Amino acid sequence: MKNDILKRLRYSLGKDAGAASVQDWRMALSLVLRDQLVDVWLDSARRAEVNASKRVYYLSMEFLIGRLIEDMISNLGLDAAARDAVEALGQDYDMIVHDEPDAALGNGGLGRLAACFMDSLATLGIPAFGYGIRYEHGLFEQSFVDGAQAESPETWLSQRHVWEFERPEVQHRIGFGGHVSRDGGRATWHPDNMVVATGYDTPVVGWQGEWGNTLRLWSAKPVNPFDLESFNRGDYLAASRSEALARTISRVLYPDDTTENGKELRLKQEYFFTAASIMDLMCRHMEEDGDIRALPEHVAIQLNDTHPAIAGPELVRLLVDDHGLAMAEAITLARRCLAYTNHTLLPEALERWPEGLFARVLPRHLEIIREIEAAQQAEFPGSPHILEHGDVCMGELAFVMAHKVNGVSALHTDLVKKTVFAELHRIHPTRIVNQTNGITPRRWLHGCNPALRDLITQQLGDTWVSDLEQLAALKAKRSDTSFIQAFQQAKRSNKVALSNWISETCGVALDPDAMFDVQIKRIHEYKRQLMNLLETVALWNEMRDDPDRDWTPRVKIFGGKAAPGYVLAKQIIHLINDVARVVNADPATKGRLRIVFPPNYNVTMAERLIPAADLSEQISTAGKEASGTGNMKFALNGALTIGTLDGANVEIRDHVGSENFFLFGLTASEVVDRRHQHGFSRAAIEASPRLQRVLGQIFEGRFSPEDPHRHHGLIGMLYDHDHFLVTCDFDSYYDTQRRADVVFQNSRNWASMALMNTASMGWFSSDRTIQGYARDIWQADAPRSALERSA
Ligand code: GL2
Repeated sequence: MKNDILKRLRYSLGKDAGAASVQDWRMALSLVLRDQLVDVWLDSARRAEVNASKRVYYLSMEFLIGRLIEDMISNLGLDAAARDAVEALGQDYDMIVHDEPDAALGNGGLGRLAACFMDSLATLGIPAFGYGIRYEHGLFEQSFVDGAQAESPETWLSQRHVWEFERPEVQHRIGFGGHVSRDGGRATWHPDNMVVATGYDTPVVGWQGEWGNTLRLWSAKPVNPFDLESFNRGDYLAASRSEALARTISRVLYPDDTTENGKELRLKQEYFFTAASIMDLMCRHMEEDGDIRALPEHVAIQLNDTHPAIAGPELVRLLVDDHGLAMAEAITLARRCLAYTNHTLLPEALERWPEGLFARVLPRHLEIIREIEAAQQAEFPGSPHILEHGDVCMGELAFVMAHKVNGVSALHTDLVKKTVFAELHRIHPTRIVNQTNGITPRRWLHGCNPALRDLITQQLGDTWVSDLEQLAALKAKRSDTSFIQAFQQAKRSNKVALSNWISETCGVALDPDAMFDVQIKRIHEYKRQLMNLLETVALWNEMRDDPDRDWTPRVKIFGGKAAPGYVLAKQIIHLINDVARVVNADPATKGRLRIVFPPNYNVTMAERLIPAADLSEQISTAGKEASGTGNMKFALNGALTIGTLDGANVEIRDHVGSENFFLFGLTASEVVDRRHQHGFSRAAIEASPRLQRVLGQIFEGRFSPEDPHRHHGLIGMLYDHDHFLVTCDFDSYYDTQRRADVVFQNSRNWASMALMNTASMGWFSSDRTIQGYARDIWQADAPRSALERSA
């Protein structure tokens, strides 16, 4: 390996060892690893083709993959070999591995889920492609300027992305705009604008390198590189206009999470990657099989949210306009291929596009949508409309064109049936199914937590990594003193490592024996970072009032970005930073309470924070968080959860046991009832002197003396428009936090509760989730059978 690295350094990067930077070493090592992936990857593709396996196509606007190097190393089982080789070359292994940019091609949970699914599909040996967009700029970089969020462009592609293979030969022309002509019965779309989608393939090889799938991301290029005529005239701007326009489509990731963003460019992005993907899989099918009517036997297309919902009309368009099928047959055939995952009930996140915009950008698709709507209404009169109030409703479209629709936790699926799709569920009672989310144990335990991984492997061997339910055997160790001590030791070493990092990056010294209480996720009103902060201020007050009490030392850690246009979320960030500044400077709570908010939360930061957490904050307003997946990562890594009965929290609590979970707050149905009570938030505030005091302090500018009015908007919102019931759940949350304080004082008991969490989380492996999709939705090859059949 050492020689291979030197060879790659020299012949692929043109550097010799004396002149190589950390980045050069990292690229050389990555290229050597990539070489090792290629054989299994190509072999898997060949086997899928020879066996005519059904392939899964996972269409997602987002793949939040983060860094890949450690995944590649550990999935190939090369941990020791890679380290030895790098060290023998006199280089710092950890520095090299940490040099890789974090590929932030997603916003949050939805994008990270797609990345976890890719890992599980490969581990299970299910032939699959992930299809998405190769954004030039991923999610913006966050910094704090005087406590306020500032955004700057992310530039992961400023260096070569070593894992990918550019496929200049894989190109599809994607049209926009224009008109539709008719010849006899046959329609032809004449777009007036074209871009080319070019594929970039990243191999995704599963655990132990037995099977490899492809993540194919599309980049938009102009049909003609530039206009020679304008160039020759000296008009250089006009000459490169078409290039600039085309490239805009894959330029940046929209930074919105769970809010709709009705921008034309967004619709173009959605159509761009969806159409390229559908054309790509159709070409593959026609080459391999040749019978268009056999498509559903070979193809399972999963739509990750409504973003690729245009897949339905696009597939119908190709079947009717290019392959000559009748409309009704085309709709039925397309539906047999398609399935749709709903990831949120928030009404503001359900995509709707104005018909006028659709007519301008995708005229033929709008015609087809009208036909789909007509067919649906003819078969089920009074069915909810896809076209409504001048909008194309993408949720209804996705539902009608899918043979299965799934929610992402038991509670969420139940609410999907009762609320957003109640009427469609009545008409199609077997279409909605549940697939509770999961996380890949390769990254979220084996990779990010070596201390705990090694302890578990000493006990169980290493087969748990691809069979996470084996962790249940650890339950027997809950009263084993020496094991509990080792478990505590692993957590403590992670906390020490995190403290060192926080002291370097934020300049705040932490006590590793304090309770590390962590809330990391997008900043959103429904996730209620604000409630966490109000509780922190209340705790600060009480510590100052009663300094002699035996307080449990706490470190409150926040991480997360606010969508740049989401004013309230940005105000919450500002308030957290303001409170942190005052509390951290207060000698009265020194060693007892610290607040840290490291900027630019991303996957890499999550990998540092999660293994070091004692308490996981999962405190969304019940009924609002579809599932959550961070909640699973914390529990797997031995944190206790403080949480509401929301999303997958419900199932986590069922698995780990109610005695090992800090539950508080209103239930989803109580939330609905409470909202109907007039003046509920004022009543809640009046009933809570503790909360009143905190709100008063913030209002008076206690934390923003330089600008005392700064947080008036937030406080006013809590009094008058507390849609997410921060005020109503506050007291119950505060009391539960104090209960956690008491439990934490008995560290042995805490550790045994934490162990019960780790030991009970096997079911939350994304391998289980993917097996569920394969069985209930895709009818794809049973896991591993692809391997076995060809073995
Ligand atoms: C989300 C949900 O908010 C989150 O609860 C869920 O875990 C993930 C994955 O299913 O999907 N929906 C959504 O639009 N985003 C999410 O994270 N961005």
